[in-house]
Amino acid sequence: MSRRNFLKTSALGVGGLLLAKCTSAINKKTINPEITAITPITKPIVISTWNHGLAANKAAWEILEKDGTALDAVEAGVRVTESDANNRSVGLGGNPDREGKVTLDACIMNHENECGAVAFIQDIEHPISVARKVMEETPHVMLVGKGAYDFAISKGFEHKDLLTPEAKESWLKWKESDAQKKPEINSENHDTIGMLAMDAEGNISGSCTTSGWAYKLHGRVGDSPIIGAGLFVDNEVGGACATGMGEAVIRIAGSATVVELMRQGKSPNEACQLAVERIIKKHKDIKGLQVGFLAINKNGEVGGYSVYAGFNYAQKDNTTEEMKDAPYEMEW
Ligand code: SD4
Repeated sequence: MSRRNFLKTSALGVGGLLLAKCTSAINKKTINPEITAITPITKPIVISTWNHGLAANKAAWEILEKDGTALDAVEAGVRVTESDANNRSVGLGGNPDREGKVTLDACIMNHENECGAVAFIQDIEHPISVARKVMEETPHVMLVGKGAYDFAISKGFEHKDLLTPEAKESWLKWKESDAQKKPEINSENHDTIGMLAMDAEGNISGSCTTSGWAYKLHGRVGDSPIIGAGLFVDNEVGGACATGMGEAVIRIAGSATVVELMRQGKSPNEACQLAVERIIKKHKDIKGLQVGFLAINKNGEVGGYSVYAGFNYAQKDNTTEEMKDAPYEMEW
């Protein structure tokens, strides 16, 4: 477990330090230039996890560039991923549980601390939009399973079988294989999308949506629909989201922890790193346990960090549209 990996990352170094000096909009009190990647960012901005984030950010950007709200942007953005049948960990085409059922988790949170979530919902293509309806049209934060499905249908969502022939075939192969005894979230199984956006007003919202851990036990719910675990936003401070092994994220209230660390003055990179280090410290066996955090603060600074190499995120703002590799603690 070496800090060298962190220091080696391309996001750091002289360029970052120079940018830090040139960036007047950044609150320098909160930044340790030795370990912080700094990009001067103008509002609006959207970031999201993994390669599919590029397409999702594009949809979010269409809203942000017209001075739309961060909330509308983070919903529209991840809906793209939910409808992508080639993505095996979100919405349509998501890997099923061990019984062959596609069960989805999602949550959304706005700049007024309002939030909504659905967990273990089936046969609904856009759980993120159901989560938003829970937030806006009920006194509750979370609905699960059949109750969430019935609520969605009552709000006009359509029933849709989300198990694609490809996902079904992989599941049938898995059932025959040794992997059945030891399910993992590894480099082939990591496509949850978490998205954070700051709009032209400077307000932050976030969304998170997934089909979760492939071939999980029927009924299992991960971190992604849990406010404070898979996602957390405090508009006075910033927002964070998580990807990877949800059980580990829940154990440390991951995204809330990242936001609280930023509240204490840590940069997004530092906050994500400290949360990852806490996960490592709290788990006796970290082997194969991948978690990545992504965060944004009120200055528009962005950062991420993961246990293992390979976590990346997409960023879109007025001057940037790119994938960035997050720093990490160790190689696989
Ligand atoms: C879960 N955190 O259900 C999700 C899975 C994930 O990237 O993020 N994969 O535990």
